[in-house]
Amino acid sequence: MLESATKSSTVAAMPEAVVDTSNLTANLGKACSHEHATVNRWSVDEIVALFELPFSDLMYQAQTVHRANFDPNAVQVSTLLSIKTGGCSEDCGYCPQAARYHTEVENEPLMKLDDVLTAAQEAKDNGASRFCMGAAWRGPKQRDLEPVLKMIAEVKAMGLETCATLGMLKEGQAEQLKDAGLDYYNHNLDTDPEYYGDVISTRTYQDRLDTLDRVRSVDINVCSGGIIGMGESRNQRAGLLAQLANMERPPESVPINLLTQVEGTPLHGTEELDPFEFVRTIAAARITMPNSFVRLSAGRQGMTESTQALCFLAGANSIFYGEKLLTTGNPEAATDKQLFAKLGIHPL
Ligand code: SAM
Ligand code: DTB
Ligand code: SF4
Repeated sequence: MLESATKSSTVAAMPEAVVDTSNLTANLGKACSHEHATVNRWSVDEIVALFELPFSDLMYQAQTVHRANFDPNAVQVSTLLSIKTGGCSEDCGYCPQAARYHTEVENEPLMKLDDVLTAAQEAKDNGASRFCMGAAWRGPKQRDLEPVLKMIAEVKAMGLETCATLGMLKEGQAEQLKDAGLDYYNHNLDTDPEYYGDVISTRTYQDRLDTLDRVRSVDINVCSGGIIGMGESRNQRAGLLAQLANMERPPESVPINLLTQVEGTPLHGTEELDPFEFVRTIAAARITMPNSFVRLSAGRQGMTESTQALCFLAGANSIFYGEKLLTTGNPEAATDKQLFAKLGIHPL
C-alpha cells in the first residue's frame, strides 16, 4: 500500500467541517521532499479524496504546497503559434483541426520561417518567455520536420525558450529536436485511460506514453496535461492526474485545458463543467505535482476574472498569453496585463 493512501482515506471519512491538518502535513511532506519521484505516488482514490475536500480546505492545501515550492505571485507566460493549421488526419473528438469534422478551420500549409520569427519577436516584446509552435499533424514526416528544426533554432537564438507540439514522435525525431535547441515538447495524455477511447480512436494511450518517453530520453522538458470538461467523471479527472503525477519524473509543465467547444466537433454540446470543479482540478494537480508548472490553458476566454484568480490561488502558475491559442480565442494581451496588475501577479 502506498504510504499516503492510508492517510487520505482518513480524509475521505472525515466529517466535512473538520480541518484535516494531518493530511496537510502529509501532503506538504510530499511537496517539500526532493526524494526520488517514485516515492511521490498517488492512487486515484487519494486524488478523489482531494477533490472531495471542502473547497476552502482544498484551496488551503494547494496554496500551502504552492508556497512551499514557488513564488506564489509569479506566473510563467508562454505564447502559442499554430505553424500548421487544420487538415489533420486524426479523430480527436474535441479538435476543430481534424479534417473529418466540419468546422470553420481551413487546411493551411506550414508557415514560412520569417512569419514565425515575426510572431516570436512580437511575443517576446509582449513579455512572453516561451514560444510554443503547434502543428496539426498526427506526427511530423521527416520532410516536415526539417523546416521546423530551423524555426526552433532561430527562435531559440532570439533568447526565447522553445516549445513544440507536433504530435507523435518516431524513433530519432526527439534527438533532432534536441539538437535544434528545443527546450519543451508538449504532448498531452488528454484524459484518463478509461475514458480515452471515447474521445480518440486513431492513436492509443500507449502511443502517447511512448512519445513522452522519447522526449524524456533526450532530456527535453516534458509538457503534458489534458482536457477537463469532456464529459469525464470526477474519478476520471483524478485518473488523468494520477497518470501524470505517477510518472517516474512528472512533467515539468502540466497544461490543464478546459474544453473549448467548437461547432462541428463531436464534443460540441457536452454539458458545461461547474467552474469550481475546474478549480478543484487545478488544486489537485498542484498538490500531486508540487514541482511542476501548472498551466491554466484553453478555456480562459470564457472564464470570469474571479475564476481565473481562484485558479491562480489553487496553484496555477503558467498561462498562454496572446489573443489566439491555435485556432480559438484567448483573452487579449491588454486584458491579461490588467488582470495581472489587479492581482499583483508578475510574469516570470
Ligand atoms: N497535433 C498535435 C497533437 O495532437 O499532439 C499537436 C496540437 S494539439 C491541437 C495540442 C493539444 O491541444 C491537444 O492534445 C489537446 O489537449 C489540446 N486541444 C485541442 N483542441 C482543444 C479544445 N477544443 N479544447 C481544449 N483543448 C484542446
Ligand atoms: C495545450 O495543452 N493547450 C494548447 C497547447 N497545449 C498546444 C492548445 C489549446 C488548443 C485549444 C483549441 C484551439 O485553439 O484550436
Ligand atoms: Fe490532430 Fe492534434 Fe487536433 Fe488531434 S489534437 S486532431 S492530432 S491537431
